[in-house]
Amino acid sequence: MSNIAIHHRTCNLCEAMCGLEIQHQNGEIISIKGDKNDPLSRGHICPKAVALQDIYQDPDRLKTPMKRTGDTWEEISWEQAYEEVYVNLKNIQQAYGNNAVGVYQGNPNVHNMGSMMFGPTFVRSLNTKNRFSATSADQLPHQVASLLMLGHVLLTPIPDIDRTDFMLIIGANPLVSNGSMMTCPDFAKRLKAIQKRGGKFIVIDPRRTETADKADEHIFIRPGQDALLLLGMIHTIFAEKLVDLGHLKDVIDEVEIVKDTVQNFSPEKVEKPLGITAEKIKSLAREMANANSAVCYARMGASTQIFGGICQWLTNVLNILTGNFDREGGAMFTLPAFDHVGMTTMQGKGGSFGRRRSRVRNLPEFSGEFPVATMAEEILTEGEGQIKAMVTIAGNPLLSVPNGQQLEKAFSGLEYMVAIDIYLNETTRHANIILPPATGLETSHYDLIFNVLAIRNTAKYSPALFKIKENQRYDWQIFKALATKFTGRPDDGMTPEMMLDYALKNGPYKKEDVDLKSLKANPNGIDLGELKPILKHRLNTKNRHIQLAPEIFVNDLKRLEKTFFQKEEATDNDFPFDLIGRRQLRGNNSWMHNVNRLMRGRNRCTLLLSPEDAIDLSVQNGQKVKVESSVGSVEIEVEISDEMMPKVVSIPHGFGHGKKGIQMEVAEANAGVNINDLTDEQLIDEVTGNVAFSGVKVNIHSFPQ
Ligand SMILES: Nc1nc2c(c(=O)[nH]1)N[C@H]1C(S)=C(S)[C@@H](COP(=O)(O)OP(=O)(O)OC[C@H]3O[C@@H](n4cnc5c(=O)[nH]c(N)nc54)[C@H](O)[C@@H]3O)O[C@H]1N2
Ligand SMILES: Nc1nc2c(c(=O)[nH]1)N[C@H]1C(S)=C(S)[C@@H](COP(=O)(O)OP(=O)(O)OC[C@H]3O[C@@H](n4cnc5c(=O)[nH]c(N)nc54)[C@H](O)[C@@H]3O)O[C@H]1N2
Ligand code: SF4
Ligand SMILES: [Mo]
Repeated sequence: MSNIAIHHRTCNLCEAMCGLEIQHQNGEIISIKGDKNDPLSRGHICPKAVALQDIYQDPDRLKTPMKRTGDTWEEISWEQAYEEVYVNLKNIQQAYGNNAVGVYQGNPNVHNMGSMMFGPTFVRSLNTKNRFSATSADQLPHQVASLLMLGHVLLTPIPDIDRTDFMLIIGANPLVSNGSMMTCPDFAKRLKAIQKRGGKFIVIDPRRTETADKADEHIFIRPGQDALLLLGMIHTIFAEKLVDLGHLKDVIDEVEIVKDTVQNFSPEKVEKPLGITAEKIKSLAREMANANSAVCYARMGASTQIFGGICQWLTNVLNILTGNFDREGGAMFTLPAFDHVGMTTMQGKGGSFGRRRSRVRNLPEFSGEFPVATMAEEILTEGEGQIKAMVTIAGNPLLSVPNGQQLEKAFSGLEYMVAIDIYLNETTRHANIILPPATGLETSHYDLIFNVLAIRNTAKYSPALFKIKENQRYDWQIFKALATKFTGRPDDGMTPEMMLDYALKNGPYKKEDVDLKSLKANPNGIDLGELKPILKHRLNTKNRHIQLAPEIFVNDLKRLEKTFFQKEEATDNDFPFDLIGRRQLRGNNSWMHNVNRLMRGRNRCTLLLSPEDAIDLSVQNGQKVKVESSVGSVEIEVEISDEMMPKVVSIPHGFGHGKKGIQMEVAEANAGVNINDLTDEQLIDEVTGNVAFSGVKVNIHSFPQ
């Protein structure tokens, strides 16, 4: 019997980067608690952290490569698996061209140090243009706005929540999601602190969410209309001479273009389609401009909609024009120890947009990827360049990408498929071979991406808690082994730790303060201080100025005018409801629904509906209804809630489990339905190509009782 030991690490399940303190003994976990000495998270955790133990022990988790023949799966050796993957993908590329192999990279890739470092090595070795990822079902508009305005896809403005006096939150529910494009453990406490120091926060959302409930004010908005609100606010900033460019005034170009552009969008003009009064729009603008410091934070709900690009552009514009960019209490920029933005800027790799267009729908490339909304079409549409084989890496597109039925058809018809994933699930069941990596507590970690997005500069290294077994491999080992086969070049022997140490030593902090050795000596993490104004040194546009009016966004306002000012006033009688999503604390996108500890209790995959709509439809709580969109339908239980804006309904995403042949066992009561059987792959933000999950038109039919 050994003594109880304590292990410190960063939770890598979501973006919050919480510090964990794990007590363990003889290979068993005794407890998982928040690490009070973590300089960023200060003890905060959520219920998912404890599930790291369940994932570690989960008997359904795969550890050995699996090969499918028909409906049967057998375990095979790593060597055989690598060879079969290589031979089959290579044959397809030789027969149809390199682009016949498509790649989809899912969300956990960005939460994994080894994948961030060596995933690109493998993907590049496939030499295909048909690359997709969850980016274009998520934060693509933020990244396009950053690229075009600031010159780098990851030069991301981060709300300085700990010092701001006024925060306008649009389309985010951080009290449940724990924050996004803004690494901020313990959002609740930090929001409350704004109020305690005399400031306020306001939430704009079609649902009175957990976050809206705690806000000083919650304003309902119909899905997809946020751009009108932002335009009205910016109009007010100019009309009332509230523009204050602050210390950046010498490096901001195109202010006059924005001024001219917003002339068409006075609060009086936008109030009608928007349904928020002109007076309210003006007072929001004044509050932002007059607060000591203020920040507008627009996230998921403002990105995954048909005007996602315009929303993220205008959010930056609003923060810039009110003098809150790169300033304490406003939207600031990080200086992480592993300085991804700094390194890639030096290499001239700030990212790209629109260098080429996709084959079927002519959608723009972004940093080497095409929008995921076109992935199924690229598989299903015959002709030169058609995708015949797919590689999915830590992703579950069959549940997370719009038009689930179309994806089902596309993936069923592939000639070959490889999945690098820890479960046999809705997506990986289509694979011929699954390569399962070690995960979670078995891996070492340093957060490459979320330190770029964090509200404070800190650095922390987590060693692996548990050793992997002889037959297990890490993600990065799988990538390297496959890349070696495809390129024919021998393994260079680099490990994630070697790359990390090198990058830290060549980063912006003193070598002896932050390298792998010093991180190992400080297991709770090292505090590198609050964010400081640094944008002038980071700007990577051609003239190193902020470009306030990127042409593609300005031009896209024509589409907006057409949508809101030129259409008939009639409502859509066939599909009178707007569908939105809803994240839940006890789940992680499409996975972790098999963790009983999290999923106990009631069915969480329900249709939220306002009391008014329930009366109109004569439906009651718990009743099953059929929800129908132009692409599909689902049957789901109703949950009546005055949180919902009338004529807007909500279904959580990531459900729809329980398909045949799936090993990831989700209790029947938690299987739920797939919201993406309703969302439409044709409904996108046309300028960036991002998916529009919000505002899908649906109808609801009740069954006779
Ligand atoms: N309707 C609707 N759809 C949505 C959203 C929405 O709000 N509404 N949200 C969108 C967003 S923001 C996102 S990010 C996407 C997510 O979309 P995806 O990334 O496609 O889906 P996830 O559910 O995150 O899938 C994660 C997969 O990674 C596997 N996995 C977990 N850990 C590891 C690991 O360490 N290594 C490997 N190799 N695999 C691992 C899991 O088993 C799972 O199969 O969904 C999008 N889809
Ligand atoms: N527990 C848990 N945490 C997670 C995840 C998870 O699945 N579970 N997923 C992680 C991932 S991948 C991400 S990207 C982040 C996302 O984190 P957030 O950006 O906070 O995303 P959501 O919680 O989906 O909140 C989006 C909000 O937008 C609202 N909304 C929908 N449409 C509109 C609209 O048109 N306009 C406006 N103004 N609001 C709208 C919705 O009602 C919802 O409240 O969460 C991460 N954290
Ligand atoms: S909030 Fe996110 S990072 Fe923090 S414990 Fe929960 S899942 Fe982990
Ligand atoms: Mo996401």
